[in-house]
Amino acid sequence: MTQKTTAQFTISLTRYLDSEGRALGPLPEFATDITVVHNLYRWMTLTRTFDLKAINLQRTGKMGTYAASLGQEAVSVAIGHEMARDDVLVPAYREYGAQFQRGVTMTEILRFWGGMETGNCYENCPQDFPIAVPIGTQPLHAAGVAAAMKYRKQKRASVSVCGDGATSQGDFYEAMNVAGAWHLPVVFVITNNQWAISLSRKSQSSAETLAQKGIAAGIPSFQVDGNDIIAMCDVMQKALNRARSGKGPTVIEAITYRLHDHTTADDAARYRPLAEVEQAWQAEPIKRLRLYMENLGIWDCVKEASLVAECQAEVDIAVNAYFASEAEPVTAMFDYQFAELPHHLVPQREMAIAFAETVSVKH
Ligand SMILES: Cc1ncc(C[n+]2csc(CCOP(=O)(O)OP(=O)(O)O)c2C)c(N)n1
Ligand SMILES: [Mg+2]
Repeated sequence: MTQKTTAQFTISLTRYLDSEGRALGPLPEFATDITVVHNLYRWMTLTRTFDLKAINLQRTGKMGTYAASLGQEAVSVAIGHEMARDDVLVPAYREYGAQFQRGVTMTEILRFWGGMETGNCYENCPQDFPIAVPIGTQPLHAAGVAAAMKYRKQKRASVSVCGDGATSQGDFYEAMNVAGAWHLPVVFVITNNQWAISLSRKSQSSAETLAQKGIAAGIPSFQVDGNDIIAMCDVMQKALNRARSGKGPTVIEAITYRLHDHTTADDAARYRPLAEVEQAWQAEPIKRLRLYMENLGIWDCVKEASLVAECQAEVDIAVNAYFASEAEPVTAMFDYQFAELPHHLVPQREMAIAFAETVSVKH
C-alpha cells in the first residue's frame, strides 16, 4: 500500500485591530484616510442608532417583530462600503448597515418590519434583493444573479449574506458547488454570530471553521474578524475585485457576535450565559473603531456627541415618515401570495376583513 497527501488546505484569519483599537501591524492604506474612517464610523453609529430605535418601536407596539444587527454592524457596513453601485446585494435580515449605503431608506426597513411588504420594494436600488427570512436562500439566489452577470459578460458581482446556521442548509452547499464549478462572480459572506436562535455555533457543525465549507467546492475561503471593520473592508474589497475581474467566487466567514436576542420575539437569556454576552461586548466593533480614532487623535467626545445627535435626528425623521405612511390593508397578505386565491383561504380573507373593521389597525 502507498499513501500520500493529495491535497492540503489552510484557513487564515484576518485581523488588523485588537479590541482596544490598536494596530496589530501595518494597516491597509484606506485605514489611514481620515475621511474613510469617519465615514465607516458614521455608518456604524447610524445603524446602531436605528437598531435601538427599531427595538423600542417593537417594544411599544408600534412595529412588528424586528431582527437586530447589534454587534454585527462592522460586517454589514463593510459590505455596503465596498460594493459598487451596480453590484447586487442578496441580504438576509440583519444587513441594514449595507442596505442604507445601497440607498435603502430607514423608512422602507421600518415599513417592512411593520408588516408592509412594500417596504421591501426599494426605490433607490431596485436590483438589490429584498430581506429574505427563509434561511439559506441567499447563497443560491446570489449564485443565480452572478450566473446572469457572467452570461452577460458584465464586470459586476453579487454578494450573498447568510448566517452560521444557514451553512447547514442543503441550498448552501448547492450554491458553493455551482459557484465554484462555474467560477461565478459572487462573494458569499457567512455572518458567524455564534448563534442560530438557541443553537450554538459549536452544536451547529463539527467543522472547525465554516469557511472551509467553501474549500470543498474549490472556492478560496477565509475567516475574518467581523468586529474589525478595517479587516472586513480589506477582505471584502479583495473578494469583490476578484469577482469583478473574472477570478471567481470567495467565501468570507466573518466572526462576530449577536449581542441582542435573535429577534424581538426571543429571549436569549434563557439559553446563553450572561458572562458570554458581557465578554462579547468587550470586542464589539463600534468601540473598537472609536478607540482607534481616539488613538490617532482624530476623535473626541465633542465629535461623538455631535455625531450621535445627528444620527438620532436622521432616525427620527425616518420614524416620523413611517408613522405617516399608510398601513397596508389586511387583505394584502392574501392578495399578493397567489395568482388565484386557494378556495380554503377565501373565507379566511372575509374573516380578516370583518375583524379589521372591529379594530383600528394602527402603527
Ligand atoms: C428555511 C428556514 N428554516 C427555518 C427557519 C427558522 N429560523 C429563522 S432564523 C433561524 C436561525 C438562523 O440562524 P443563522 O443562520 O445563524 O442566522 P442569524 O439569525 O444568527 O443571523 C431559523 C432556524 C427559517 N426562517 N427558514
Ligand atoms: Mg447566526
